[in-house]
Amino acid sequence: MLSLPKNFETFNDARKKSFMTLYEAKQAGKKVIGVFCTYTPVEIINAAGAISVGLCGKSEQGIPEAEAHLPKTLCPLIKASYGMALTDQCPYFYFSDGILAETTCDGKKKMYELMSRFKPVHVLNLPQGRDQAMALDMWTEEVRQAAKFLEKLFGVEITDEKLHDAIVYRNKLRRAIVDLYEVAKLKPSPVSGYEISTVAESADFHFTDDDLIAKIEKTTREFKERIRNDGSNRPRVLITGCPNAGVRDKIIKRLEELGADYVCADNCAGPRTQKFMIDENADDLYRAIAERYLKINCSVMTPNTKRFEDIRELVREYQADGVIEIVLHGCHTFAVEAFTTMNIVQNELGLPYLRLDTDFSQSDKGQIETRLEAFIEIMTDAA
Ligand code: BJ8
Repeated sequence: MLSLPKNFETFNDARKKSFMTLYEAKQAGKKVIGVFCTYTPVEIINAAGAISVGLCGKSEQGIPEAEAHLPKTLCPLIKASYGMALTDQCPYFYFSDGILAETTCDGKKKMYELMSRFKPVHVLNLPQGRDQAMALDMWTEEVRQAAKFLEKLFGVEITDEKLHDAIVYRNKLRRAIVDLYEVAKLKPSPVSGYEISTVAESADFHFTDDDLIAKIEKTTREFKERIRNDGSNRPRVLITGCPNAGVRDKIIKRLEELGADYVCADNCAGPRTQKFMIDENADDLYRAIAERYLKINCSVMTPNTKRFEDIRELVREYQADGVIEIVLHGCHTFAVEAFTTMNIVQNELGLPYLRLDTDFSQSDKGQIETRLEAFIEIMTDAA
């Protein structure tokens, strides 16, 4: 029996509205699978007749409650994701029928063990050395097992035909998102990068039957038609490092308000990752899916040299004047890779580099603002 959470009346209007949208979608028979990572093969979720929804925590909410179960020193993204689930504040988690998760960083994979007390969680074992001989075979099998989990959960069969349709749809959606991101290649970019990423991220929360791809394509056309006549020569910034959704207002929005353009993100949701397509004509569709996802350049992989090739290319393609690296507290893998990023950006590309170690709190807002101002000045002087 579908019901709203007990604490529903304590939520603000926006949250109540999100809950009601999901509630109605579920009442209409939609099935929902929550995901936390870009490695999740969402095609199998769609082929099982379900919607995938991104569940990563993006604010401080839920963190105090999460810290009663998890170490305070853990990455804020993990704590926020768990806390929102624990306190029934996240409509997407609340209405998820199950979770597809992966063994990425240690904190996340151990958190999933606790999370499995509230929801059916299936964890895919992600090989972390993708160039190793058995990596693709193993990952293909993991994708197959995850599909079996969904078949059992929903009592459905994932046929090759359904899988093929899901692959075609997702490839098309990815192309639309890449085109959207590439608006910012124009110099000056006609649209704020903050605005572009807001539209791109909305694709993770699509529950209605209207045509999401057509909507994104329309927005891209509208963005391209905007003409920026302010004679702008604002410095252009590439953002790299940890997922930035939880610090977008504190860093990205503020960066743009202070006078720079955020033109591209080299992270797991950015244009470089979205460009990886799945071979729609492959004999073994599961293997084709596995191949695509194994290309993602996350710091949990070792070695992860392709990430640095991406940074070099994106800096050139988007004509970046500087690079900001976001490292969330407790994220060891990105923190270690930051040393290499800094060397490449400063010594090889000859560009200013700024590393911001932060979390989802507002306590370092003033300090970050001062550092952003100084960074913009450095980029402007170097131009
Ligand atoms: S593919 S970036 S979504 S794992 S949770 S690694 S910030 S300590 S999110 Fe990620 Fe998938 Fe990689 Fe992307 Fe660090 Fe925090 Fe771990 Fe994190």
